[in-house]
Amino acid sequence: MSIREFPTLRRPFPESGDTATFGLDVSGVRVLVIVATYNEMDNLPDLVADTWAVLPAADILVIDDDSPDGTGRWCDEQSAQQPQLHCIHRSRKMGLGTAIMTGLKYAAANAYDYVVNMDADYSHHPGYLPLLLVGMNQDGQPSYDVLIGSRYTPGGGIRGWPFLRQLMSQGINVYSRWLLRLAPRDCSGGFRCYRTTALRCVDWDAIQSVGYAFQEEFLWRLKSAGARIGEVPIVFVNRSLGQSKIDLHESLSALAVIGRLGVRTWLGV
Ligand SMILES: Nc1nc2c(ncn2[C@@H]2O[C@H](COP(=O)(O)OP(=O)(O)OP(=O)(O)O)[C@@H](O)[C@H]2O)c(=O)[nH]1
Ligand SMILES: [Mg+2]
Repeated sequence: MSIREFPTLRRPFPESGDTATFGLDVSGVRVLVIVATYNEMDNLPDLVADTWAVLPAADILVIDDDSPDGTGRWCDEQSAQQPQLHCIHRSRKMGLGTAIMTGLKYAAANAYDYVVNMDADYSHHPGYLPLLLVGMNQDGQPSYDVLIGSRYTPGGGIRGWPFLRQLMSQGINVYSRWLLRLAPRDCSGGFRCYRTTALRCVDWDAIQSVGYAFQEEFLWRLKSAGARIGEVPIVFVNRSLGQSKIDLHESLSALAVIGRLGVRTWLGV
């Protein structure tokens, strides 16, 4: 993988400085970017364009849950002309966790080398994709099996979230790091690069999280399987278009799943 000039993006990269000038040629490496969507028509066309602007050779898989705003239809129209775009349609809103799992399984089944998961709402800017991919190896040797684009490591951050939302996010990270004995500072973030060979050891049927707790649970399962987990700082920007899908019910069920797994961790069962 080599570094090349950073291209023009449709939406501004949150950081200026060195990282903004990096692009990456991934020829010879099979990369799949997976994006779960529910009503993301305001964001997805730009996101797809910016992803290919920084990683022209990457494939993109959208997992859409029959979005009423036509996100899935747009994907079908585009993928008919663009073989690097794939779309999996599910018949109704079935949860972020199962959508991501569908994408990860697809990557493993189709022999991609790396799979990157990101949100569609530009909280995870595609400009960070090269950083995540470069960070997976050091001196030509694999360094991580999972690399998290982290809001909570030095250099990372959050822009545009109200104080209460930040507190909730930090609270869930303290809760899950302690309960699940996880080392990363950002266990709830969904901007991650996985080495697909590391996904082979996952017992998919054992996964309990349908929704947002998937991020913590998956880290916990990968850690138990001996995966090397790292973090690279990113600046997360609150969505400016479209609506958030996280609600009280999602938040409470995430707390419950992490609580159950935490009990197992502490009892050693
Ligand atoms: N396929 C699918 N995608 C989902 C589902 N729920 C959320 N998403 C997508 O998952 C990503 C994250 O959802 P958001 O609503 O942005 O939630 P969030 O980023 O945790 O919270 P905010 O800070 O409020 O944006 C977005 O790309 C959503 O469209 C779901 O049930 N199915
Ligand atoms: Mg979001």
